[in-house]
Amino acid sequence: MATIRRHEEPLAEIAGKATGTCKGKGGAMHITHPPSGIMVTTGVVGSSMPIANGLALASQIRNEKRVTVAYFGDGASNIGAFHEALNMAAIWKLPVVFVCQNNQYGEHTKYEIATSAKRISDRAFGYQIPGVTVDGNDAPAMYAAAKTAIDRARDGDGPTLIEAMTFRFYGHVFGDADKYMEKGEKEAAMARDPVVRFRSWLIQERHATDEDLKHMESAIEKEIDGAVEFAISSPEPDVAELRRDVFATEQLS
Ligand SMILES: Cc1ncc(C[n+]2csc(CCOP(=O)(O)OP(=O)(O)O)c2C)c(N)n1
Ligand SMILES: [Mg+2]
Repeated sequence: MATIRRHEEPLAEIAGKATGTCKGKGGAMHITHPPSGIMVTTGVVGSSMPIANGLALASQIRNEKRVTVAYFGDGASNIGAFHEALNMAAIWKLPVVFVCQNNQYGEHTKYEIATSAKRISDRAFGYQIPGVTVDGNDAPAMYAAAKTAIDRARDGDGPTLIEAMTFRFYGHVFGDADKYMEKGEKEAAMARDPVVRFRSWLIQERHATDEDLKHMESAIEKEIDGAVEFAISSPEPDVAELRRDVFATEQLS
C-alpha cells in the first residue's frame, strides 16, 4: 500500500502539483483526502450538508458506527440545501453533525443583513434536532459540544447542529481592505485568538508545560517546513492529465 502523506499531499494540492490530493487539479478549494477523513470539499456554498448526508447514510446502511461532520459558514445556512439536509438527516436519524462556523460575515455581508435568525442554532428547532451555540474560540467547549453530538449520532439518535461563534482573521479575498467592517472589529477578534487561548489553558490546567509546548511547536514547524518543501519541489501535472478524471470511464460496482 502506498504511503499516506497526510501533510504533504494537501499542501501539494494547494500548490497545484501532481503529488497533490487531486493530482493538482483541484487546488485549495477541492482538498479531498479520504485517507485523512477529508471526504470532499467544494466551492459550492451549502453543498457540504447534503453530501455529508449521503456519506452518513452509507455508514448507517453498513452499520459502521462512523459519524460524518459537515462544516459550513453562516452564509451557507441561508441556502436551501441546508434546510433540506437538516430535515432529511432528522427524519432518517443520520449519524451526522452539522458544524456552522459563524464568523459573522458571508463574503462582505454582515450577518444581520442576510440572516433572519438571531442564532443559527435556533434553526435546529424547525427540524426537531438539538441545536447549540458554542464559543468557537474555546477549544475545550468545542470539544465538549462535539463529543455530545458525536456520541448521539453514533448511538443512532440522529444529527445535531453546532453553531461555533468565531471571526475571520483574513478578508474574503486577497487585498481585502475590510472596508465593510467596523473599525477595530478584527483587531478585537484577533485578541481572542483561539490558539493562543488554548495554549494558555493547557499550561494553566497543567496538561503541559511551556517547555513541552515549545518542543511540540518546533516539531510541528519542522513537519510543515518538510511538507512545504515537498509541495514546492513536486512536479506540475502533465498536460495529458487535463482530460483524465473528468468523466467516469469504468463501471462502479
Ligand atoms: C452556491 C454558491 N453561491 C454563491 C457563491 C459565492 N460565494 C462564495 S463564498 C460566499 C459567502 C458564504 O458565506 P459564509 O458561508 O458565511 O462563508 P464565509 O464567507 O464566512 O467563508 C458566497 C456567496 C458560491 N461559491 N456558491
Ligand atoms: Mg461567514
